[in-house]
Amino acid sequence: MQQTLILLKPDAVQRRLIGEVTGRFERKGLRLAGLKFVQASRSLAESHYAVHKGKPFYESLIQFLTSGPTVAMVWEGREAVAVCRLMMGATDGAKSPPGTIRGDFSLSVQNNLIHGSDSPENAAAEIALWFESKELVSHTTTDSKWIG
Ligand code: DAT
Ligand code: MG
Repeated sequence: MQQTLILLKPDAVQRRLIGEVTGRFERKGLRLAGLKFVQASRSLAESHYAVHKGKPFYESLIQFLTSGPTVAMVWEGREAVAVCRLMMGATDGAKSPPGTIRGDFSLSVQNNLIHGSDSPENAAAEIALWFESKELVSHTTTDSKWIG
């Protein structure tokens, strides 16, 4: 079963959107495998966004991700990486269609509420960065035969 890392970034927490966004993933049929509330350190934020080091927005992005607590989650299910990216919408909230998380709740490029891994390989690396393996819980839900 594919897993992906989802972060509800500090703007989502400050704007009290944790329940709204988490509920969408639940209702989609994805299964929660890990969940925690984290004040990201600078070093965690730098590792997470290492691919963007050197870009003009990098410093501001690190400041943003460390500006308050983040909800870190692992969701699993069929095609979880691509499904979550579709549900998130485009990076720029202003260009993201209604019905997506960013399209419904964000007008910004940087303050776009949510991070989701962009490939299964990056998901594995990002999950290992944010979670210890003992923090992940393997289980089945009683409705699994209806979800597929
Ligand atoms: P995504 O979060 O959609 O995967 P990304 O990986 O390209 O987008 O960039 C990571 C984050 O960096 C993104 O969520 C917001 C910020 N960002 C990207 N491009 C930016 C830009 N041109 N100006 C300001 N922030 C930007
Ligand atoms: Mg990205």
